[in-house]
Amino acid sequence: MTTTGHERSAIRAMYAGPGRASWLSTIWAVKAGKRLARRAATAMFLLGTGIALRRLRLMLVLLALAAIVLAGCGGEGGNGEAAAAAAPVSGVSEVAATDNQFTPAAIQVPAGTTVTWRFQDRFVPHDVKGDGFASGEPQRSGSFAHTFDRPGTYPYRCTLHAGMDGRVVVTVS
Ligand SMILES: [Cu+2]
Repeated sequence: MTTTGHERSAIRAMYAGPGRASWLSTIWAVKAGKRLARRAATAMFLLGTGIALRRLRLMLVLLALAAIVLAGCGGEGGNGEAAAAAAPVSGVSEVAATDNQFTPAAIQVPAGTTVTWRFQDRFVPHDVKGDGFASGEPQRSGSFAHTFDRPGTYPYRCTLHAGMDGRVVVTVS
């Protein structure tokens, strides 16, 4: 049986006396300590990320629940419908999509007006879809504009949220 270089140096270290052995074990302890500290830091970081993600997920769940509750409160002839059925606000050409509703839900503008919807529900995307106009992909921010050239009543809605609807009444200019 032959001994490898490693084994030989290990044996030498064993017989080198207490001085050398404790010096080696000190180095080993420092190295192990550093390794442990590094591993602990990584674990803390991962734990932190996990908590942040869990918190974000919880927030999304709460928002979704709030949306469901709001939609539930709406029910028949509730929130959304009532808002959309309300007398249209005139002198306004901007509509905000916030808190899962369009504000104002109903506006009245003269023909030729460009109406701009602003998406302001940072966590919840919305869109605008009516007969002849659509914003496309749901958005969390940014805006969508459409020019209404012909008089008439244009109902629209957000395709993602039941009861999130509005109306543009276009009068003869
Ligand atoms: Cu929506």
